[in-house]
Amino acid sequence: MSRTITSVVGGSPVTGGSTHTDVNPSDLADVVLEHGEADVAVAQQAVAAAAQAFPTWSRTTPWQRSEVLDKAGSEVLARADELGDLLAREEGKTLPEARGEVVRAGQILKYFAGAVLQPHGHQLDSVRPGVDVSVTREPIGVVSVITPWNFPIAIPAWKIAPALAFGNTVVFKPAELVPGSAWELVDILNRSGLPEGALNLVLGRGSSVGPTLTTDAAVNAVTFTGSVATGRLILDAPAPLGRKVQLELGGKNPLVIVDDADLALAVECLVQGGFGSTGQRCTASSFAVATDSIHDRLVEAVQERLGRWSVGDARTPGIDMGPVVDPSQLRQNQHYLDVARREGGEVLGGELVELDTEGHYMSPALVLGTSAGDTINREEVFGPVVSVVRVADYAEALAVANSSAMNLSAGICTTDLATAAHFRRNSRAGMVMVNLPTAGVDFHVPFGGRGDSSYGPREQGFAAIDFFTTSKTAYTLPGSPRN
Ligand code: UN1
Repeated sequence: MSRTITSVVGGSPVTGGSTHTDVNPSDLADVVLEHGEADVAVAQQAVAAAAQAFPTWSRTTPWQRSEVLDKAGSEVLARADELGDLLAREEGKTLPEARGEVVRAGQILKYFAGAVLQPHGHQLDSVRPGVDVSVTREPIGVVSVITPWNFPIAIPAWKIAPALAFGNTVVFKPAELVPGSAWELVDILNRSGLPEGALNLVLGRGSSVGPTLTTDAAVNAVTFTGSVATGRLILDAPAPLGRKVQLELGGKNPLVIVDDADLALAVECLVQGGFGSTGQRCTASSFAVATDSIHDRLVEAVQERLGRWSVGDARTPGIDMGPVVDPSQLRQNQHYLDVARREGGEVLGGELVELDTEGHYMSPALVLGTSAGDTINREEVFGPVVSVVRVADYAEALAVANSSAMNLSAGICTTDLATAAHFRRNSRAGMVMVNLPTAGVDFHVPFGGRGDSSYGPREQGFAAIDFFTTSKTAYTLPGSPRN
């Protein structure tokens, strides 16, 4: 019998209702968990519990909130092996990737434990005599946190930690495919000293519980990471006018490789950035833009590198890449390869792979010979698929890179300082990487893109306060002006 986990509302498990079976994408015979599925009523109770907890939690001191986050961060770090194993088992990224993600979640909790103790306000003189002005940051209220399956613990941590740190209460809906890591994070935070209802977990389908979490009058803010289509629905939904929305959506991230690049480094940037985490990252380096005289050498070296790239059970030590998360994502990947072929591209690899256990395996795919305007270079695949486009020179490469509609992260591989500086200044992406993959970001600095990729204030690091607080300007005349 596998374990059953449930939604958590007001600090208590929600029992009853239907259950859903979660299987391991590396081995479909392995049931990871059963989870109780929340319906609209549970979502409403979760919002009500968060609203009820808000007066208490928002009046705690920064030190009390810091202690909760710090304690939770310590537990996440201490249990990195165990939580990493669960994450790899339910999502399918490799053990080192999964463990690394858990460590990142622990660091994020610790970061916000420190951040909440930093000074955030201003006290200044008014332009009117005798009047004081203060600008303070206050929590917004109830925040709905809706997260995707590809980072089952880090993305929840980087939304929930700042939400709680700055005094908000939370209703958290993780992706259906990865309830286990989400449940553990909530359990750890609740045991670290949160009052009942400050953090509620809703394990349910977006199509059923989503509208309550995004439009209920008691919800003051919604932070969402996921597809552009769902982001659009959230933004356009009829909801109270004051509701804040933060969206982190797709990415089509160009990695420019120019003639003078260090070839070995460029290959690693492309292979790690494109195929790491099975390419299931909105920051994936899925779109290589190579100048004419390096293109063929690059393709040859990437092919050689992929010849040594192993696909296997996410928890087998030493493998390079785990399975695709589920059948529908696997179909989407294969669909994009078909479209690329129809549009005249050549596809190397990308075959379905059969191993000892039944899982959603495919080999990494390299798409050659397409042009920048083709579908494969415009739309997000979200799988182990990298397209390499040939351009004449750096100027064309920059123009192609900047034509991406989902400008999240853009990279360049070059040994020339002037080219690197030019790209950094002229890229229209939210994040720019020089001699690094487009994926893989720090937790203490802002994260986000431009164009269709992001909406609202940036996430993470010192930027997080912008979304998770609202500013108050107070004018005080302490008494009659004396002199
Ligand atoms: C990373 O590249 O380190 O969903 C993080 C995603 C992003 C996170 C990427 N929001 O893939």
